[in-house]
Amino acid sequence: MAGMKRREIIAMLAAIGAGGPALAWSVTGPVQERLPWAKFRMSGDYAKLVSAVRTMKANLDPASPDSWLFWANIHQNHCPHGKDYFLAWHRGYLFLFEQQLRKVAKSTTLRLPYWDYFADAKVPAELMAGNLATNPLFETRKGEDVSKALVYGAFGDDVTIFERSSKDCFETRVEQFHNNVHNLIGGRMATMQSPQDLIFWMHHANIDRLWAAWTLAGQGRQMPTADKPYWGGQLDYASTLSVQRAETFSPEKLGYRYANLKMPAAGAPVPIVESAPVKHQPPRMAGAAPAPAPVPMPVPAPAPRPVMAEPPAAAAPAPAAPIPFRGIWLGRESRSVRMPLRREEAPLAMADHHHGGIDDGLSVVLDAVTLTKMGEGGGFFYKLYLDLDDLDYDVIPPEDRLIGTVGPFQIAAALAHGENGKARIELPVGDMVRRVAEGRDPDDLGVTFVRIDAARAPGGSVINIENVAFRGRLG
Ligand SMILES: [Cu+2]
Repeated sequence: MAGMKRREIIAMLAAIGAGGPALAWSVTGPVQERLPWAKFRMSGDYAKLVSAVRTMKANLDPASPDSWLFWANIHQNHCPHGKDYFLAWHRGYLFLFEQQLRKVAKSTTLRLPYWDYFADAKVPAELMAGNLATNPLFETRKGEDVSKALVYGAFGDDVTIFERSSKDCFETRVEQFHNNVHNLIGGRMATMQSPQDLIFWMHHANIDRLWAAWTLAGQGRQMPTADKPYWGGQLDYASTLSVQRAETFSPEKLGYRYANLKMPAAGAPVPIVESAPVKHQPPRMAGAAPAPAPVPMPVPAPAPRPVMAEPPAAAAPAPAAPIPFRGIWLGRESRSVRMPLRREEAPLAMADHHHGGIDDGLSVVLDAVTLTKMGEGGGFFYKLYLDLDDLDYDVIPPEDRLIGTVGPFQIAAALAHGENGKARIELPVGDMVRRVAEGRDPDDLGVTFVRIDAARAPGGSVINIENVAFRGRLG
């Protein structure tokens, strides 16, 4: 299927109805390169970018595409996180924003730079210099090194499927480490307003580049071909602003390319140095009398327990009456949770927002998840490990027990589309759990949350989860 011609994109953008924002871009000229930051900042467009960002930030009318807020609000209202078209939607989003930058910068050569954190995990110095008043690229952040967020699984030989319908697919794998880059930088980057931080655009240009690299890497890796229904329909950015999905099939269709299309080298994993050892927490049953003041625990075999409850760090001493079920509070320490396996054969009815098309696999469901004020600022995330009551609580679990990660960005995304201010997050666990837990008593299943911190990670309680459960069948 032939995609739209460039001309037609122009027509589409120009056809935005009265009452909508005035957007009329022209996409002309040769296919141009998006540069890595180190190269970009030496180019003539660097000063133009800084100046354009300053100009757009000075425009305080969120209804105007000339304002910085207009673009962040698009993300807040329309971004598809944890579901299909995560990559395609952001490709179109970057394209539209880039056109806007070129217009404000009055440049026909300006392209978004990308931040290759696999090559250098530190936020570029130009984005950290000065302060909010002096440097339009400055933001208040919680960390400036994302090496602890990076994993190479997405680029492994075994990840050959792109679409989310498969339990182990490229789009899901990429989104996971992408989330944790958001989480460790923190500040606005941990929220749905993350595009207010320029690093968002550079982060997503890199994600976009890695997608293009994966597509070309061969060895069985397969994108839906251009004639597939996958590319039908459109991606929405505002009521009057959309891009045809077919246009996001490749960077070249949108007028840009990347010179470096190498995937990050696997086999060079970043060492993970955890901030806190796994702390074994005594169990507490819902409705049971509160535990006495904590005493140093030896490492006993924990009794089966559905959930634990813990008041926030700042709460008053535990009352004498039985405490109501309040789920799990996650703070700075790593924690272990035993939980029941729901044995339903049929998938639970659930909102489709975060479902991601997983309907036959085993998954961990985090229910009614909320962030505290402290948690909203990011600067941390948690790795979830499968715990079969056999982990040594003084050491970090082995990587082959890793189920997934959860952090403020993911929760904020789910909350933006969730109900009652509570998010539901489902992490597919599939084959790993089946392999490791085969033949085990389902009551032995549990999850250990290991906290990963940025430089200025918050203390105290950051996340509350009302219920944690496995969904699906073990075998
Ligand atoms: Cu993002």
